[in-house]
Amino acid sequence: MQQQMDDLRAKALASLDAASTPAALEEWRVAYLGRKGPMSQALRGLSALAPEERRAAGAQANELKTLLEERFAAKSASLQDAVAATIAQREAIDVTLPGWRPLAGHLHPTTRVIREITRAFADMGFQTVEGPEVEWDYYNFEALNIPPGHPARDMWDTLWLEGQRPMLLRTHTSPMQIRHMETHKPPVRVIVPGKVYRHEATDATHEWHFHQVEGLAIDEGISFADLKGTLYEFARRIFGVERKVRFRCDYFPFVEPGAEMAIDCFVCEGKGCRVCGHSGWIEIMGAGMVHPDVLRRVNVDPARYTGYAFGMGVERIAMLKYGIDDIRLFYANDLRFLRQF
Ligand code: FA5
Repeated sequence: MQQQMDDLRAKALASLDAASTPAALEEWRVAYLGRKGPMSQALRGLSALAPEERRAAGAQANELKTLLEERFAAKSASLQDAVAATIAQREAIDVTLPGWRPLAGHLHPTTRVIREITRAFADMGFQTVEGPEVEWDYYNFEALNIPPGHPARDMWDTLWLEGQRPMLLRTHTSPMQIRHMETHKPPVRVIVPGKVYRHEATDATHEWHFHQVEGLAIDEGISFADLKGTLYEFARRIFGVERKVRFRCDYFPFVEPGAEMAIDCFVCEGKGCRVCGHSGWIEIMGAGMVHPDVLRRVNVDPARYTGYAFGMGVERIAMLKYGIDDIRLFYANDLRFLRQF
């Protein structure tokens, strides 16, 4: 029995030494300490021995079993340590490496300029309101003195929507003059930023969709001088005092008299180039005194109230402010362009 235990001990310890993975170790445990293993068999065989022999052999077998269990536990712990060390090495984090810079969003140049414009007018007492981009013919044209068949409709190449009543994508923010006056009595002082659409070919200063900011002021005793004063102040705040401003007569059916405001070209300093169409000036808005018929249509008495309106192109203003020489860059989604703002 003694010899048998010694052999088993030598064999088991040698094979435990050789087990170098958790799987091999588990195999060893099943082979030597499992229910069908030699240890269990030896212990079961004790019953066949004579009582005095059984005591000694039992002590030896239990001693060996305890030894094997201890060695197994020690090997298992050291293998686990080794596995943990390998994982730690493989997944080690170098805390001295520079981190990832988080991607911070920022505002589109159009949004920045709209905010700057609304802030400038807010300081002059204007409230900001917004209106729908899908509009009825009535608000976009008819209520603004442009009935069906009126030649002035050609001033705005329109994107029409199919439907029983004529609907369109608004060609300008002027419909909000009517919508606002329908629900607000004078005194009125509002500006309306928003997107507009036109069915037109694009070039360096023309997009088929762009933004406008409409302005409307109605009160007793408002004159053209108030309009000019307000727009000069606006130009001074947005472009600085050194920029030149020009007003010229223009025609819009919903104002009388009508005007166009232009700023001297930032590219050629007024000499004439591709961007300004060789005129030296870039038109930024249409304006004028609100037509009496428009006031009457929204039940405002033109004998008592007068007012002015203007509508400016936001991208044109952004071009002048930031020196951008092609309006098509705004919506081309080129990050090299957008990241500059
Ligand atoms: C109008 O849209 C009138 N509603 C403006 C107005 C309002 C006049 C109130 C009187 C009273 P116009 O079509 O000229 O006018 O456009 C106004 C401005 O929008 C232009 O001065 C220009 O700055 C800008 N704009 C016009 N067409 C385009 C375009 N295709 N791309 C970019 N900007 C444009």
